[in-house]
Amino acid sequence: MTEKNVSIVMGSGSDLEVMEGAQEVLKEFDISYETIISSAHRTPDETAQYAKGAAGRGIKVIIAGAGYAAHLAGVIASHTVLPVIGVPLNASSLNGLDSLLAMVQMPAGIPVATVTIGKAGAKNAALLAVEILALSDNELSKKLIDYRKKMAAEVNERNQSIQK
Ligand code: RP5
Repeated sequence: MTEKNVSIVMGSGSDLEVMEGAQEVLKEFDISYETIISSAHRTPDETAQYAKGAAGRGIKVIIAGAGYAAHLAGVIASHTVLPVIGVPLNASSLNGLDSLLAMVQMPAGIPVATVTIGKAGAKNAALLAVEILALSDNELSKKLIDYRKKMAAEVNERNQSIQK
């Protein structure tokens, strides 16, 4: 199997639709990734085993998306020293506030870089992963700069169009 640089883990198949946003960004930047469904609560042994083996298989950054009492990112982070980016998902009647607090309030010593709730978070998690990889990859860094320029051009274009 070819080595993958980024891992996208999610707690349930019901998270896939939102986490596809992360896949799309990684594809745009030509980053190799794998996607795994593994739950901190329902499959705790598999999750721990996966996190422990990730670095040895060449993974550089792990993105973990989960809803409800979202312990997935924290549990993964406790089993690896790879950077872990948590995406809090809006899956319950608390609209993601539950998962946001569960992810962001990690005790000192085991960090999880927590991003926005939901779709924007999935996208930002992937961009943050690309930024981490770009620290040792100038080409990737240039692509990130172009991405920002393109975004700015789109905003300016939209602005101009509403001035007419
Ligand atoms: C979390 O519980 C998962 O990440 C998902 O967001 C949520 C609900 O899972 P399902 O009951 O839809 O499988 O662990």
